[in-house]
Amino acid sequence: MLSGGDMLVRSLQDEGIEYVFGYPGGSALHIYDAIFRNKAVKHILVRHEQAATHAADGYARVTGRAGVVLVTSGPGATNAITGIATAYMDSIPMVVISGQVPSDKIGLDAFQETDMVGVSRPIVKHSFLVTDAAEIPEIVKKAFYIATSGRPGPVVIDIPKDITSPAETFPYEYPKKVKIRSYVPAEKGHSGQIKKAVQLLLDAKRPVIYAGGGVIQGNASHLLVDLAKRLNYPVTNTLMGLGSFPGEDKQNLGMLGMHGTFEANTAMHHADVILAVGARFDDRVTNETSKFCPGAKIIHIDIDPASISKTIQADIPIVGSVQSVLSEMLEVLKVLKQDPDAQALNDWWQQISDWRERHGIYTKKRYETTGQIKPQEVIQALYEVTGGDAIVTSDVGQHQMFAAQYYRFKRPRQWINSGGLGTMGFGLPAAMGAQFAEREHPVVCVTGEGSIQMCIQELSTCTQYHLPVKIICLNNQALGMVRQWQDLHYDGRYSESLYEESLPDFVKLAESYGHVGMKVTRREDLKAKLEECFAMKDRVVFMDIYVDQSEHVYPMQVAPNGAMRDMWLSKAERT
Ligand SMILES: Cc1ncc(C[n+]2csc(CCOP(=O)(O)OP(=O)(O)O)c2C)c(N)n1
Ligand SMILES: [Mg+2]
Repeated sequence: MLSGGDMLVRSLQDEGIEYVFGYPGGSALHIYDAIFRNKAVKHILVRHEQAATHAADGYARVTGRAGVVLVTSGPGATNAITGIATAYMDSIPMVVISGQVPSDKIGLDAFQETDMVGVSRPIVKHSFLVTDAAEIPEIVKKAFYIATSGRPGPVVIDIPKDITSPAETFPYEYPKKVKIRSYVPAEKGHSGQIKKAVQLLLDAKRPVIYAGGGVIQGNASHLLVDLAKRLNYPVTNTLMGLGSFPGEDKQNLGMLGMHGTFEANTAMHHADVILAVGARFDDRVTNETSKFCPGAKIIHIDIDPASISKTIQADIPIVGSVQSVLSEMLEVLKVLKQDPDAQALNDWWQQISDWRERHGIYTKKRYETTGQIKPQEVIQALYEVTGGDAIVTSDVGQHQMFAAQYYRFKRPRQWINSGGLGTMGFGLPAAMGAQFAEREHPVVCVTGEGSIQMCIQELSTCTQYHLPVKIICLNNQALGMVRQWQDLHYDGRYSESLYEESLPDFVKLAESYGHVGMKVTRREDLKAKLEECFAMKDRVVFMDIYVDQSEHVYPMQVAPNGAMRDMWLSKAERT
C-alpha cells in the first residue's frame, strides 16, 4: 500500500530510472517527500528547470534511455517548456513529471496554476493528466513506453497535488508490459519495398547515403557502416547524424546542408540515387526544395510515416525501424550476390575526390593562422588533445558549426547538440546529463560567450555533484552567427549582436563557483592550455578562449532560393 507520491517514485525505481533532474515547489512537495524516502532513484537538483530538461536530454542522448524531469506547477512547468521543445524536435526520449494545483482548484486561476497539458501539447509526443492515483503505475509505464518506442519524444505527466497526497494509500503493482491499442509503432519495413530499394541502390551510378539522427537513436550505426562498406558508397551525415559513420573514414563526405562540406552538398546535388536513413529532409539540409537534387531517385527509410514525403517526395518509402530495415537490406544483398557497377562507382569516386581536392575543408586549410586565434583551430586542437574521443556537447551559433565540422566524431552518441530547435543554453546542462552517464571519456561543452550565459547558473550544479565538465568557450565577444548573417544580408549593420564592454570575467566567475578558469588569447598558448585543462580530470575547467570576431562559418549554402550545391566557400568565393 503506497500513497500516490510514493507510487510515482516507486514506479520510476521499478522502471530502472537512475536519475531524476528537477527542482521542487509547492505542487510537487508530496512527490519530493517521496523522493526523500526513496533510496534508489537519485534526484539531481539543478538551478533552473530549463537545465533539468537539457540535462535529462543529454543523459538520454548518451545512454539511449529516457531522461526524467520533475518540476513544480506554473513557473516550474513553463521553465521546462524550452527543453521539452528541444527534445521533441530532435526525437529524444524524455518523461517530464509536473506537479499541478489540486484537482478542485484546476481552472480557478489558482496560485501557480498553468495548464501544462495545454501549453506543452504541440511539443510532446503524448501527455497525461492524472485524475486517479490508482492509475499512476500504469501511466508511468505507458509514458516510458511511448517516450522510448517508435520515433522517440517527450511525454508529460501532469499530477495534481491531491493525487500525490500521503493521506490515502493504494495497492501498488508496477505493470510488466503495456499495450496501447491506438499506438502501434512501426518495426519491420515492407519486404517488397526493401527489395526494390536494394535493386535501385545496386543499379545506381552516382549514389549517396544520407544518414541522420534516426540512425543513432535507432542504434543502427553498425548496420549503416556494414551497408556502406559492402557497397563502397559515399556517406554524408546531417548535423544530428554525426558519429553514426566514422568521421575520418574515407567514405565519409562530412556533414551536408547549410554549413555542409562542398563535396557532400555537391555530391547530393548530382546524385542519381539517394538513400535517406533516419533523416527528415529538413530545410537546413535541402535548401530550396524545388531545386533539391534534380536527378535523384529517393529511398527514404524512417520509423515515422509522417516524416516520409513531408518536404521531399520519396520514390521508395520504407516505414520501419532503421535497425530492422538495414538488417533486411543487408540480407537481401547477400542473397542477390550482385555488386554495384564498378566502372560507374570508380568514376563517381574520382569526381568526389576532385571536389574534395578543390574545396574540401579537410583536404586544405580553409582559414588563416595569422593574427588572432581562429575558432576552427581551437576545435582542431581540442580534437588532437582529446584524441577525438571526448563526448562533445554544444550550444548554438558559429561555435556549434565549427565543432560539427572540425571535431570528426568517431562513434554514435558522441555529439550532443540541439539541431532542430537550435536552443542556446543547451550545452552546459546537456554536458551535466552526459557526465552522469559517462565515466570513460571526458565531457566537453563547446560554447559561445552568448550561449553560455543562458544557463550559466548550472556551474553551481556542477559544484554540487562534482561533475568535471570542460567548458570550451569560443569567445568572439559577439552573437557571432547573428553577426555573420548581418554581414551577409544586412550590409554589416550589427543590430543588437554586440555587447560593448559588458561581458563578465569568466575566469573569476568560474572561480566563484569553485572551478578553474583560464583565459587564452594567444595562439602559442592554446595547445598547452588545453592539455593543462584536460589533465585536471576531476575539475570543472572554464576555458575562455578569445577568437577572431570577424570569422564566418563556411561553406554556407546560398539562401533563399539556392540548390544544395549553391554555396559560399569563403567571403569572396561562390560556387
Ligand atoms: C534561445 C535562443 N535565442 C536566440 C537564438 C538565435 N541565435 C542563434 S545563434 C545566436 C548567437 C549565439 O552567440 P554565441 O553563443 O556567442 O555563439 P557564436 O555564434 O558567437 O559562436 C543567436 C542569438 C537561439 N538560437 N536560441
Ligand atoms: Mg559569440
